[in-house]
Amino acid sequence: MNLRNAFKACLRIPASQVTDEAIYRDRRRLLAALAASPALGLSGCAEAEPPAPPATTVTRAEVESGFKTDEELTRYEDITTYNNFYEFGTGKSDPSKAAKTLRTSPWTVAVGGECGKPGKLSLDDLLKGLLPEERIYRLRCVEGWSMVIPWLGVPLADVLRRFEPNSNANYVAFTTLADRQQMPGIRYRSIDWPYREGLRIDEAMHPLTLLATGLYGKPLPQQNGAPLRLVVPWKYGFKSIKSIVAITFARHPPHCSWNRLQPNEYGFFSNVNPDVDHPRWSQKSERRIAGTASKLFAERIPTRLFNGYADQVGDMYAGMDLRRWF
Ligand SMILES: Nc1nc2c(c(=O)[nH]1)N[C@H]1C(S)=C(S)[C@@H](COP(=O)(O)O)O[C@H]1N2
Ligand SMILES: [Mo]
Repeated sequence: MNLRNAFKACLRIPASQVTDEAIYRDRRRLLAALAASPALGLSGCAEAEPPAPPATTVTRAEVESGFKTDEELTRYEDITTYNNFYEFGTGKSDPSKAAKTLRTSPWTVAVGGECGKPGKLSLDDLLKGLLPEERIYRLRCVEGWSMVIPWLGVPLADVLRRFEPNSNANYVAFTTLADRQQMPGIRYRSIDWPYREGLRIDEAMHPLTLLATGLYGKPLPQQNGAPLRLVVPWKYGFKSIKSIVAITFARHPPHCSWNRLQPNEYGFFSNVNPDVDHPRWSQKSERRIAGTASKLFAERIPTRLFNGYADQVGDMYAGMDLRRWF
């Protein structure tokens, strides 16, 4: 970003959203940045960036308690026919019908940015030596429905460490394949393709964050994001990006598709939170699609802070105003 754009971006933050303390801190940072490197300008706009992570203190046992749940599982049939994957259409049943054209092998993933060992790897090389683990997670879509899904996958952290992220790697960006030939939905410009998502580095390294390769003990079906998709169980479903072809370590918050489309409706964090409503609907409860419940009339249950993973992930947001950083 050049200096002019950096200043323009800074001016876009409404004063009403900035606390006195934040103004003070950000001004100080801005002045320090200008003093340190006047020729380089502002290196982006520090003011608009989410708070840096605090040190966390969650124990291994606390984290592992989030790896499974006793709740009733969603049926395989429902997980694989009621989907959001706009590259294959916007209807819930479109992806299961249209995604058969997605070729998942060979598949390569480009990993780069702020790291010591960037590379473009085949899926096999990317996951070499890592055994898929089963994780039973709740998935809460921002639209107000939820499922309980037995994923197979590897902790994202185990994969990321291999590329030796450096001290500038504050964020991790993910990109989905965007191929007109294979993905009929790409011809509609609903999203600025490719679909992109991002996490703060501590969120990406959190043991709950999974790179999924399967579900119900089987390889991932195309409509669920084969051959490799992210699963971040304490965030709204749209953060769990499908069919990943690129992973980039970044210094600044990356482009996130839904956030860019409607920043007032979809925040960068998008942590599940019953107390922060979507501007157009309540997030206090959800329609749980599980067991033999019909998809449309499933029981409504209360939505939980961080989708029920507060014990595991709450520390990462300690002191953060969750209404401002929604
Ligand atoms: N590339 C891509 N990833 C995506 C989406 C999408 O449209 N495209 N939809 C998101 C949304 S809104 C949800 S709720 C989940 C749904 O995952 P599922 O279909 O496996 O349940 O995928 C997320 N990942
Ligand atoms: Mo979603």
